[in-house]
Amino acid sequence: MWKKAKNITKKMLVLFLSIIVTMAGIVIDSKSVQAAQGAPVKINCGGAEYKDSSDSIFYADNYYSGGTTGSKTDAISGTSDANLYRGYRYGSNFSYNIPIANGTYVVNLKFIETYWTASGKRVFNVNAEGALAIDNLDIYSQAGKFKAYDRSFRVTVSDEVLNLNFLASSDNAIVSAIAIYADNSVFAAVATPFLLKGQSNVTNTKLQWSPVPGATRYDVSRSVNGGSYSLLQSVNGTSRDDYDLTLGTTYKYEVKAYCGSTYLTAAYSADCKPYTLQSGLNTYDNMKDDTLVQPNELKVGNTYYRFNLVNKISPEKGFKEFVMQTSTDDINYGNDKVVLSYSDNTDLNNCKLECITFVYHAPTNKIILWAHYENNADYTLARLAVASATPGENFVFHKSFQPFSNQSRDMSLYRDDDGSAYVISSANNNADFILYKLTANWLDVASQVSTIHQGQHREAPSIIKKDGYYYLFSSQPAGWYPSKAMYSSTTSIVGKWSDLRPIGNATTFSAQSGQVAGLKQGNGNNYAMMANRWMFGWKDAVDPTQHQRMLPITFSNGYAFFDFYENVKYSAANDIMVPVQDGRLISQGKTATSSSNSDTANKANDGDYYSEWVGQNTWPSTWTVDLSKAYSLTDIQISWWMMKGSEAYYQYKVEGSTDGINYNLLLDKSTGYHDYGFTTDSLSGTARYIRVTLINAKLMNNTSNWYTPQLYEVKVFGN
Ligand SMILES: [Ca+2]
Ligand SMILES: [Ca+2]
Ligand SMILES: [Ca+2]
Repeated sequence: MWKKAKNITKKMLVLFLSIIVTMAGIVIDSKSVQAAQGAPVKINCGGAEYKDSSDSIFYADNYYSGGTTGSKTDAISGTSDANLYRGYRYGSNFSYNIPIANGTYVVNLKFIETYWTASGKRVFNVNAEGALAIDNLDIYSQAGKFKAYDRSFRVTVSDEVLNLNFLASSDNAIVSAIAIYADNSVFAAVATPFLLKGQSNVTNTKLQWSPVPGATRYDVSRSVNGGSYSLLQSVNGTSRDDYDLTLGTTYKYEVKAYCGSTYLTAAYSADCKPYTLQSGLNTYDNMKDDTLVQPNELKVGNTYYRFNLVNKISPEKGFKEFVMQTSTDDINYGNDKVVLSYSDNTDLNNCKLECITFVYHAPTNKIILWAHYENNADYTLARLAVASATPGENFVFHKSFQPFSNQSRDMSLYRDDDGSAYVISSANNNADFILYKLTANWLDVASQVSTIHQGQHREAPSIIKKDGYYYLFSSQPAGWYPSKAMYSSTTSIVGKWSDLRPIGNATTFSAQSGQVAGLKQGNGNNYAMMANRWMFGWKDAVDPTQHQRMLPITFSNGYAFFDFYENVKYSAANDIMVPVQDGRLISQGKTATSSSNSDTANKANDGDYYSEWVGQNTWPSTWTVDLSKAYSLTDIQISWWMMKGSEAYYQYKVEGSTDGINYNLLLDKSTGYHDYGFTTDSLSGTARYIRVTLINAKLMNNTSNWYTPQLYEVKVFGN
């Protein structure tokens, strides 16, 4: 789908300007040291080089001794990288001897059963560094035939070669892929303090952690005031709330990942200290259209500047002019003046400008405009545009151009803390991002730094820096519909970026990844994703008024996390940001059942936005959770399965019961429009059992519903 037009509001302009900071680094490019530097070493056994769905490279089969390659063309379930599993190496006794820096690693092995349809037919051991790592593996008994099955273990290498030996006791050993992660790079955990609605003390934390490849459970432990860790809970998902903490106490969390009973690795949160909320904070309401209140960063001397885009009036199309307004208090703006007009330059006569960014360049005392430039009819030009002005005066339009002859569409500007600036934009028909360094005066591109996430078709890039890491957030090419946000990170802006990692749920909580706002703009600690809701472009949208959702981000060692809260209390001036949750999460890990495939129903309340219950293809279908006792209900959030390109919203109803037999209707969304990908609804009343009935999925491009009833996650809140 071709790129959509985006109207730049004043609010968005402010966000584009809320950019941060830097450092320079080194580039490592040897496979054997990559793992020690944090980049995993991955091998596609029995196959050629393969780029997976996270933009991560598996090298062509290498470092093996013995065995034979094979491949299948059958459908492989349980993975989005079926081709990685389809090709494999097998034999009664073969090995991989992989050069790697000394250190401790988490090794993830990927398997499929390619032939047998019964247990006990193929049984083998895997030894690592001469020690038993996987004992009597029987893939069929674990996963059946043609289903992706991963196992992970931990190993220490001290002779610069990782030796893996595959030894069969029945038929042949087999392996489809090997991924080796340095122990200190595979995992991160964060604890985000949050407020329970109606309380005045911030005495709760939301723990979130990145999934460890092959992990099947996580032990969450807590330390109080520096004491030893004690276990809170073993969980299957990737999050857990901790409530009712004590003011004046310091908490720290440990999350240990296991594959079955095998310990893999651990991650630790930063210290958390509950605190009393100060009064007078702003509230950003994620349930309606709202505006993030931040000081205008475009301040020169005692004057604040802002620039309002005016487009031509229909039937004419495209850019007309920018109107400058000034203020001395950042509240009252006036002195309207046209500072750039379509008639100023032939390039401006029939164009449109998007991703419009104004920045102040102090060394030359210029306000500089960068934008994505197109003609006023389509998206075929794919250029950048640049103009500049002495503050208060008219702009000079410098040029529209393709940087180093590359297409340049969705763009954003990133200012580093060494005075340099970069533009990142979509190139090659939106398949790649290209990062450009600007000249010292920021009026042109100086060099093409790197191509990022090549072939991954990301859009809406936004770069920020936090605690020594650069983070690049991006969206799927979305059309107008909600889509999956992902991010990557690096310690060097000119170096290689990490794999793409998911964040939030699979639909950015019914929005599109947008610009990341530094709350205090340049010298603060708090950041939030300002995710865009293009509801006016959604089929059947009846309330196209909410423009952005504010999703507070917590960072740790190159990893980033956000979640959805109904509102966020904040102060940009004081760099305070605290999310507010309406009630306690009372459904996670509780017994769940469903009208079909009940054995996987617990995937929809495991605290993981990517694991899912998949029912049989019958509508309606029900999913039910037993909360174990009656609660006073406040809210229900549902992360719905959605297919890109065939997006659907669901018709559903929610019922409650105290006995599991007689149900009362709590929420009726069986008719009318509802959100795509994620819904959040208030509940009232008391219930022990909550039943969600999936009535129908309404596809945006197809009148018939081919969806299978399935749910990523249901969160019931109450007290
Ligand atoms: Ca060795
Ligand atoms: Ca393979
Ligand atoms: Ca789940």
